[in-house]
Amino acid sequence: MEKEKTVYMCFSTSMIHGGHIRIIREAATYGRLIAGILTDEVVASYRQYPLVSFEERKALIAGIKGVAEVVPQDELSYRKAIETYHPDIVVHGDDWLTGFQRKLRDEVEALLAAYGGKIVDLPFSKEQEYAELEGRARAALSLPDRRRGRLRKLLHMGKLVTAMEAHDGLTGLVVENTIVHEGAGARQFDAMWISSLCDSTAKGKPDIELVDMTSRFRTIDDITEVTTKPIIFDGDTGGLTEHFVYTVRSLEKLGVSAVIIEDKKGLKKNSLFGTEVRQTQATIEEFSAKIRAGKKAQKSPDFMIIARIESLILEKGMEDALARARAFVAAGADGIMIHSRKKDPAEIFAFVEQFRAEDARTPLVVVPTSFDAVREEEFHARGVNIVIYANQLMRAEVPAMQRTAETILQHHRALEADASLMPFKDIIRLIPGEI
Ligand code: SPV
Ligand code: MG
Repeated sequence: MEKEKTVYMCFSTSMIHGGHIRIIREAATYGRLIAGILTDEVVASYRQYPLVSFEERKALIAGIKGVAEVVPQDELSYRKAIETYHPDIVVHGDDWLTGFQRKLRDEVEALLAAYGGKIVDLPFSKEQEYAELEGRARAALSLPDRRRGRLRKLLHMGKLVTAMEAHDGLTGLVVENTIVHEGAGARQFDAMWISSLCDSTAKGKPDIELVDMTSRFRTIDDITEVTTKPIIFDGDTGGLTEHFVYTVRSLEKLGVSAVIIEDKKGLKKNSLFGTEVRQTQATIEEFSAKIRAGKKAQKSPDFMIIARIESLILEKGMEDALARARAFVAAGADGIMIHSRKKDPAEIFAFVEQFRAEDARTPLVVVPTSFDAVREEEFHARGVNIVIYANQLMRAEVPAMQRTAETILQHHRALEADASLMPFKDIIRLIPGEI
């Protein structure tokens, strides 16, 4: 008797509809069906954070008639699964014949060819009803209660979290949707940073806590309306403690995952000015009291208050920075951001090393605007948990706008500028009908 064939399929879906059942039924007719379930880390890396956890998704697929076994798949590539299970057949929807998934399919084809296995591409369900269901599931990810806890979940996975600056709905969409494909994998930003510098600059105002919270909340609102990624909010100094406690609650309500407040007081100026302008650091006691009050005011367990230490910016020394980090963690801070405006990352690395020697757990955040030569992998290996790209999108748009304005003025018409402009029909594609 011929040996039963092994069939392999991989799933990332958080919900099952008729289209999945149909494809599974068909796959099971080819032999013993092993279903790979993408881990949460992998799903989060190439699309949105999964609506339900790996364990729930696994149970969902395991319960379907025709599935003989469910196994985790911890990378987008099928290589490990093929080497482990040697499937005779890999089944996939025919949507992977085009787009970024094509590379994945090519790899599978080559791996199977080595021992005579084959791919079966089944027609992918395009039914409107299913698309709507999936759209609704995606929309749930953007709801405040869903979104808020997602930063902690990402940190819990132990991966490095990358956040990119967004200062309005459109930049939010760029952060939400930009994806690059690397081999059989994909990379995108994990979170968004609502920078006080860029939020102020977008309004033509200096970064001195002049743009009030009502306006900053409006920016958050614009961004949350069209995106799903978790948000880290730049809370400047947090203002008066009596005000900060209200800010914490408002941010929680908006679905923000974390606020970072810096240990300065009085008229705050942007850190990239360093000691060129007068800036006053709050005492350890003052700032610890603000953190404690914020933590007490916080209503949901998901929200994070991260303390930002300005000692290196203000040239107060490493010992001062470390003493503050210890005190702020003791006061309840859920993370520490250490900032520097030096090109050389030595002082950042020294802080991370000394802090990690004492505290293995508390998340560490860096903003490598000045020390931008360091790759994410190195930060992560040294013990950093969150890397924030704080202002690059704003710095990209200003020179592009100035160049265009100058070109039109120089030529008395727009023709010469046109070659470097995106057609509006392409910009509109970024804008979702509904999320
Ligand atoms: C911001 O983006 O507003 C920040 C980071 O606070 S920095 O500009 O480097 O101070
Ligand atoms: Mg700021």
